Amino acid sequence: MKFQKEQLAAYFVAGSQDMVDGRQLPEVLETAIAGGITAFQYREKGHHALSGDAKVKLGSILRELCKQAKIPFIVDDDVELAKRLEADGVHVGQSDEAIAKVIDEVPDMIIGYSCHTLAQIRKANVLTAVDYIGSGPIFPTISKADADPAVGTDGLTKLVSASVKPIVAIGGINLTNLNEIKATGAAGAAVISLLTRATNIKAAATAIRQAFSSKS
Ligand code: TZP
Ligand code: MG
Repeated sequence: MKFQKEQLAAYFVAGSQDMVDGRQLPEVLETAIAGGITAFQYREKGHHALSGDAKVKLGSILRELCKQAKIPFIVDDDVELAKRLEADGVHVGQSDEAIAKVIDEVPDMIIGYSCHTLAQIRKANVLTAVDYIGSGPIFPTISKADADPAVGTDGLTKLVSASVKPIVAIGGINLTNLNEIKATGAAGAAVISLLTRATNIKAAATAIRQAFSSKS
């Protein structure tokens, strides 16, 4: 799938570890798709994350849902799984598998790279195979135990200005701060708990999509 920055508008990130109240990720993803999410990242990480066959099995179900919906299916920090599931893309952070190796292994996939400092943005600017940047946490987050300090919307504005690539913001984004994120020039919002813990998942997905639609 060809990367387009509009795919970053309403970017859902989740793994089995993010499920609450007995929810199941395939159903949550289906509902978020119905609400209009524009991309999905499969991120199995942390204490309760799946591995091995269980990760492949769940990943293949999610991959299929994204294929049917024609939205990019992006795998977090696992190039082998991305290849096996014929994912549309891979996302890696600064401490994950070296970005050079990812570019080398899957040059034709969508490649996302996490950057939260200006120095990291400047280095990413010259990596032509990198399609987009993920920056955050913007606000404090409950979904990542080892998250860096929050950069705030002022920090995000500086990162957006320095980047030649579109940036999707992540971390602590909720329905009340979506417009602040939009005002920084970010191409979209990446969220975990806003969707996984939403009372109305579909409505929350639609709200993110609307906040970043090009008309607004
Ligand atoms: N990277 C930076 S913050 C974060 C990740 C994966 C977690 C975002 O989760 P939430 O619930 O949307 O704050
Ligand atoms: Mg690429």
